Amino acid sequence: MMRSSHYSAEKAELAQTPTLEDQKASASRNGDGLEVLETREWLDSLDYVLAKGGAERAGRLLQHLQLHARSAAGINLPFTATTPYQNTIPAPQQAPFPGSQEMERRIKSLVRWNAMAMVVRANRVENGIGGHISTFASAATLYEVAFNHFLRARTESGDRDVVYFQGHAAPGMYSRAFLEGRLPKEKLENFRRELKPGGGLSSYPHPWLMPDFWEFPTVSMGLGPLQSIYHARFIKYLENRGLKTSTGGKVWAFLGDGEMDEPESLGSITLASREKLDNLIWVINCNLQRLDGPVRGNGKIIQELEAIFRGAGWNVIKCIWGSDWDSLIQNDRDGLLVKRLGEITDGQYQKFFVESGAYFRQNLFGTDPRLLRMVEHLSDDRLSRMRLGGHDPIKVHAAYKAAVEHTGAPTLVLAKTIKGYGLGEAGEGKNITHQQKKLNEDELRMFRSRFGIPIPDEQLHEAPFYRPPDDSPEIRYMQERRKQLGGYMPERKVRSKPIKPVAESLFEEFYKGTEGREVSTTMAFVRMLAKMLRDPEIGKLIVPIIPDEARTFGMEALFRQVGIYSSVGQLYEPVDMDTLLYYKEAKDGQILEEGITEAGSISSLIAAGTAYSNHGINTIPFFIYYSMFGFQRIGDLIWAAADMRTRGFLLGGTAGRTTLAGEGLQHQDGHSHVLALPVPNLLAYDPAFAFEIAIIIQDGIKRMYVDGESVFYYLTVGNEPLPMPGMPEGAGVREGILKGLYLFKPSTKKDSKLRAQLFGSGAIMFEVLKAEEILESKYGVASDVWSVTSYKALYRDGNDCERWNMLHPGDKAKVPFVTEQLKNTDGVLIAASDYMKVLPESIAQWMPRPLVALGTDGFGRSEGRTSLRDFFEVDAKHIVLATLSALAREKKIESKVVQQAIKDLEINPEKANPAIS
Ligand SMILES: Cc1ncc(C[n+]2csc(CCOP(=O)(O)OP(=O)(O)O)c2C)c(N)n1
Ligand SMILES: [Mg+2]
Repeated sequence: MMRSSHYSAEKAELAQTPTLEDQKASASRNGDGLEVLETREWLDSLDYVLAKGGAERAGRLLQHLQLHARSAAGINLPFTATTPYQNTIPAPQQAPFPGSQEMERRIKSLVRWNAMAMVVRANRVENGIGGHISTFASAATLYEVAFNHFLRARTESGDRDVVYFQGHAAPGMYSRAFLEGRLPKEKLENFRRELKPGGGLSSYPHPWLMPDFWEFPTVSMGLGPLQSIYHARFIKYLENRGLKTSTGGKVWAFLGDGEMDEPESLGSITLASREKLDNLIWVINCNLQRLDGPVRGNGKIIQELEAIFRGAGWNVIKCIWGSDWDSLIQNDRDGLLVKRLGEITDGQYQKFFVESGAYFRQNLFGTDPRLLRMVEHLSDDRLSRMRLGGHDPIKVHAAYKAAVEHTGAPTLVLAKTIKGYGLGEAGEGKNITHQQKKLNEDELRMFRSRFGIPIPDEQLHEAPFYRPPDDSPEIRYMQERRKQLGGYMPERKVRSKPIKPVAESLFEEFYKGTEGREVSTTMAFVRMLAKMLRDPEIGKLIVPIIPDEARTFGMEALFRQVGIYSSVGQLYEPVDMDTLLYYKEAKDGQILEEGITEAGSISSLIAAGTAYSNHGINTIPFFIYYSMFGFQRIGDLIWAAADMRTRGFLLGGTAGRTTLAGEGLQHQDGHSHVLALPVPNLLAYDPAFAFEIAIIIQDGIKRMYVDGESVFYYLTVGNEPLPMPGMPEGAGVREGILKGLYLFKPSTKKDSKLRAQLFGSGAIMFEVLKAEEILESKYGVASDVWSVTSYKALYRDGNDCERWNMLHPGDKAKVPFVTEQLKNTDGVLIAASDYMKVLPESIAQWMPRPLVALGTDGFGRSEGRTSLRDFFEVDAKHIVLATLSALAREKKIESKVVQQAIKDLEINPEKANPAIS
């Protein structure tokens, strides 16, 4: 009867139960070998069914058997999410390798050599400059097979594959680009020395630093996997909404096994299966090691990941053993070998990889004489060179081919490799390998000889780069392959054309004010968004993104207006169908309602905000969220967005430590604007009025989508209903709003002796306006009221001028914007905002006189706005007090006026300091 390896998986499972001991015991019970015989008979029968009726019939039969066992005898098979420790694709089923294996091996060796040389040379020039050799060394086959056969820079339909390269495998990508003739040797010489004349190469993928090369900054682990899922989903969104016509492109992500420990890596994998993202392929390089040591020394990372991803509904392809193992596994009639392979821990495997063939034989196969017999025809040397799946192009190719052809679910390829492959004594498989940056001459010689690089001994000590001539077979082959696949990768370019400026009329209604009607800045923004969505030019490009907070922000009207995106439409009758604003899901829905995931939502913002380059589509994302759960929760993703030249708007809703009432310590944000300071290309605004928001958004769209600037925006909006004033007349207002400061309300009391300049932002602006009235009516102080829309912009501008002046001592000094604005003012300077005091203080040095800053340093409280503002000392009465106190310090009034004011204003001078209470 025909035997095949198809069933070694099942055999291995059978072999897992019972154990050897069980078998021995049952053999003595039932007579020698009876059970073995029985098992054989069943397997033979199954093979017969398989041969006659095919895999499907055999599968149905097994299901029947299982059901019968359950109903007849209550036998419940234990749940298992894993398959045996062997390749998912059996050798007889794997697709044939289409290229020249020999040529590709030679190319791969060249890529390996130059990648290694780049790091070794860099560290010779500058000790400690770093870089990674062992990661790419373990992943070279995974990349080369992909580059030669799968990664399409352009598909027939005009689409493209999008690739997230593992960040610290970057030397391999640079090395390949060098061989392709895309990067000159000088650049490689300056790996990790970007400031050298002519520039260098960034340590890791950074689109900000290498905007023509890298697309995705992946080295902060966990962000790449997460973003790749949302990117793949966003591509489907674009297609379902008819914004993207070319189709068929894949999103590939090359990841590390250690990287899977990051919660961001695994946190969204069910979205990928739920959304049936068959355009997504993850390749996890399971070299069993991370930086310090084994990923799962006492377990098995491949099995663990298989269980997680299969459980989540992914198509999982394990690529564990190379072709050298094929005949062993095929001849493993009773699944003994696969069972044994499944018992060994990853830590032990690592030991096998660095040990001799004799050790391997004794410890892996030596547990059972039958196993030893299986390998008796193989020498120790041969055993020690048995390749793993991730180093075998045939196996890797078969896995990728199955991955790209799979439909209905995302695919995960789990490839087993050896970290530092090829480094030999210099670190192959050793715990130190991740940190290996230098090779001595012997180690270089070994590496050179192992991979057949034509570098003579006498030059070896230099670890020179090596590139064969353009017309060499290797270079011609690799160029031809890339040509077939549509061009080079990675490559970043802006694929979209600028949009036309948005009509001013869209925003004009917001310049007028609400004539006493109270609206929050959030409401004003939402109304603006609704108008933008209706605009014939930009409407379809707007992508509203919300992490389950639409009702908080009063956005539910948009559900009905533009629909919530769902790849399957709406398969149920919504409970609120009979209401006007029902929860409408649609295949072409425009809103990305992400559920409770700020990390996922920002990933959508990044996907939408980089579509101008990735897909040539100018989508304009607006991601509105609880401002507290932005910068401090997902700051690293915002940093990545900045690196990627993402365009779009972040809206910190329910902003302001005292403006968000009731919610308390973990919700009330008084520092996101401080956390926004470090992001270099982010413009941050804390607007007080609807017209300010209108001006900022209008200008933002122009700068990003008309002028093509690599900036993005952060605006805080609050939920306190307030009467929105009209925009003041005057030429400088619009400019001031954008630059960070303008005079909102000059005092009418021109000849008052007591004067103040009051600076307000966000909702606290209204406290400042109240204070201005009290100061004038009760204390005879005339105040000009300024709106500070952006301390960050003023801080940046002040430093810019300062720096320029330092560097240009002979030239006319530049004057910071804030200095220029305040030069003809007089009186004390008082600033108040719902953010930390450090924000106004950051620009104090460019103000004409000392500044007193009021702010909300400290933990929030569950309270109403009035009490909160009293507690944090940012309400009108504290602004009055601060002004009087500053006037007393200037000897403009007597201190007893201040003492009396404290009483009159009912301020408790002994109250606890909110900054730390
Ligand atoms: C968020 C984050 N934490 C830490 C690091 C530092 N780091 C760089 S590589 C590495 C180990 C990576 O192991 P693995 O994912 O298994 O990749 P391998 O090099 O083995 O392919 C660590 C901890 C990082 N880059 N990002
Ligand atoms: Mg690893």
